[in-house]
Amino acid sequence: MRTGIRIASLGVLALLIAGSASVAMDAFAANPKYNRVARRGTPKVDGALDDAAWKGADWQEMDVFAGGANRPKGFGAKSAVLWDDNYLYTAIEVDDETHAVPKAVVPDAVNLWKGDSPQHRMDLEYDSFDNSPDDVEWGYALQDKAVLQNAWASPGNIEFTSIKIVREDGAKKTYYETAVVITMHKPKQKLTAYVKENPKAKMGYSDMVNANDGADRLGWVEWSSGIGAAKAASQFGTLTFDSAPQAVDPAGKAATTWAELRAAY
Ligand SMILES: [Ca+2]
Ligand SMILES: [Ca+2]
Repeated sequence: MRTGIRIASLGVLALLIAGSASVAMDAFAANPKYNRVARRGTPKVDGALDDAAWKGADWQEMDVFAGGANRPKGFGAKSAVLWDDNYLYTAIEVDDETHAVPKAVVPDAVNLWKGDSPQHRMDLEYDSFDNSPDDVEWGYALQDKAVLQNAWASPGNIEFTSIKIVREDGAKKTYYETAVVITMHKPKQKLTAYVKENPKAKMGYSDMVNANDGADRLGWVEWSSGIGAAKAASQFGTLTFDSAPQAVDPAGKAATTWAELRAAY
């Protein structure tokens, strides 16, 4: 089945080689149900997600859970992406009763995905090829008071400029805020510069948050899919970029806070 789809896709590409690039890109669209916008804005990367830029961001729930009956009570997450001339910013707000990145299963940063932790993966070329080493995959975790970070794919294409994580046990929430520099494979330029030159750029994207309550990983929540179960860019959603700063009032958005988002469902 998958082989058939790939062959069909390549056939479409062959037909479109003489056509416009944008049409060819649409032909390779990832999961059409998941689309999000990285709006332009510059948050203060401090672990507090109360920046005006985040309030006007395109927040989306990670609504795909893997782990079956192991889902911890109340566990869920939502995320948003921003960009400016220098950085790609990510924010994730997690509802989690117990924060755990136990050293028994997370002895080092490479294994951080086994603890409470976010992961992101991007298909910069928007080719939707599964298992592509050109995808960039990264993640981070708060273990005691130390921030662990790792890039599992295309590590040379990402710089971790700043990662701030705030855990509030009383509120049962974890806040992740980051600034990263991502470099395109081709042309070899920063993603932010590429997007300025190509304002209609589309990229494949997914993010997820792993769940751990003190022992082994219990599962994860994911926006679209393509990271947790398999490295499958064909399951990613699509990330586009707004070039104008957004008003704080998020017109047209159903909810601005996690509580409101939850209430809306
Ligand atoms: Ca902030
Ligand atoms: Ca947890």
